Amino acid sequence: MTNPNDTIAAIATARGAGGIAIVRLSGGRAEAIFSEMFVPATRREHFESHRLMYGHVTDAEGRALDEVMGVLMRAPSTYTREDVAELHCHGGAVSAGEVLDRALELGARMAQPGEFTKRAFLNGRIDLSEAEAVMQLIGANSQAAARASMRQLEGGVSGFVRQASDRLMAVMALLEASTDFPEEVEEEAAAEQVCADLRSVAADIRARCDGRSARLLREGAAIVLAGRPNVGKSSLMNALLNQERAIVTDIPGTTRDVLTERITIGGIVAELSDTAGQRNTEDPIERIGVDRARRAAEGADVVLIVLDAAQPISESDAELLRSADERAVVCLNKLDLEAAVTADDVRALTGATLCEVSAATGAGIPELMEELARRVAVSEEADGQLTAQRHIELALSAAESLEAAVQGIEAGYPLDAAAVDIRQALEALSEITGENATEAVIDRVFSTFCVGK
Ligand SMILES: Nc1nc2c(ncn2[C@@H]2O[C@H](COP(=O)(O)OP(=O)(O)OP(=O)(O)O)[C@@H](O)[C@H]2O)c(=O)[nH]1
Ligand SMILES: [Mg+2]
Repeated sequence: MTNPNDTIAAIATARGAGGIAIVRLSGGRAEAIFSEMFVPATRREHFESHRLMYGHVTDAEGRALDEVMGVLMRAPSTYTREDVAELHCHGGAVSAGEVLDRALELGARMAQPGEFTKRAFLNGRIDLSEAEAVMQLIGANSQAAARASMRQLEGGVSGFVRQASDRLMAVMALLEASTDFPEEVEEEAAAEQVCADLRSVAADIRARCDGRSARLLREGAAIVLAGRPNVGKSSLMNALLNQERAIVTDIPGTTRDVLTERITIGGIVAELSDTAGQRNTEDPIERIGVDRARRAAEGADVVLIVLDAAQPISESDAELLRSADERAVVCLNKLDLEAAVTADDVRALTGATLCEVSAATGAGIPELMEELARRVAVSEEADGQLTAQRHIELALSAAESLEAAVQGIEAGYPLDAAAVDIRQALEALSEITGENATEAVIDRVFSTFCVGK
């Protein structure tokens, strides 16, 4: 429980000009402070809880600071489970700032980052993974990321952790029975059962740790266009973005630097980068560009290798195709021109996915977009999929402990030695939901929040 007399206040809305700005208060003195600073248009003996009222916020002399809508929400049906008051002021920095100052003057304390949500956690309304989901939802930069956060906010992660923990507790019970009543439990059968259960829980946990999806949701995908000069990389960039973003000319070596633009593909945010055409060049500026292009391709989730269908395959094309890995999609561009290279010619050189396109006419672009959407798709597995890095690290450490327990049993160590590993796994799991998270862990989680949330 939080200190009931410590009442916090903050501006809960984003900075900058806007229609309204909300000052929020939470804590045992929220009602007293609210009653002191808010004067409803219709005089009332007693504020009804959860009722929005029109009125004014006044200063110590009774002068109006702002015209507001005010609401008092008494515990426990509130965000923090404490008494909460909100003052919906006019937007912009000034009004809300004055209203906040008034609340501080009356004894509220400026809230720390994430402190409202931290109180919701400390008061048991949400667990740690749900608190983190709130922050992820605010920071979501794509629909897929927002959906994943909502699943987590609705207890997807907590449910999975509870399930895995329950199964481990059952294994612990079996272990204890076999050590406490060795004459009643057949040791070998028990060991086999324990190993099978632990293996299954560990496999379940690993299946939920989709690090790739987590990263795509957090950071988005990187898609890089690569290819020799003049094959139409910049034209393809513009066609995918549906805007004239990159400079296109018939002069090889037009693009010098890496040019990056955001694009949403299949609900995921992706950074699409156009790069300098790859060739050996004496021009020092172009050489830097070529280097940057190589590095961009190294870190990419998808590399679009662009070929010019109207030109025979050159040695540098062939080299790029040879270096193609599972991230590559080959784009045979300039489909509208008379072909010097066919799809079959390319397939003879590489097993990579091939898209035939024309940046000039737009032919094949929708199919290329579909292929990209497939490449950056994240696992939609509904409940319990872990997408936060902190959760994945803890879950993987739990899985490792369980695998260590299995190895120990198989190496012939006594069964109760496995209990130590299982306990470690249980601890790691409960740190995900914050059940036994240390203050340091909790502080670290909430310090990434914004003020007012
Ligand atoms: N007919 C036709 N011409 C194209 C197509 N795509 C690109 N071009 C032309 O090919 C030339 C080179 O296009 P860019 O997009 O600048 O090629 P790039 O790969 O970015 O070239 P660098 O920046 O020099 O590496 C331009 O004259 C484009 O108009 C296409 O699909 N069909
Ligand atoms: Mg270019």
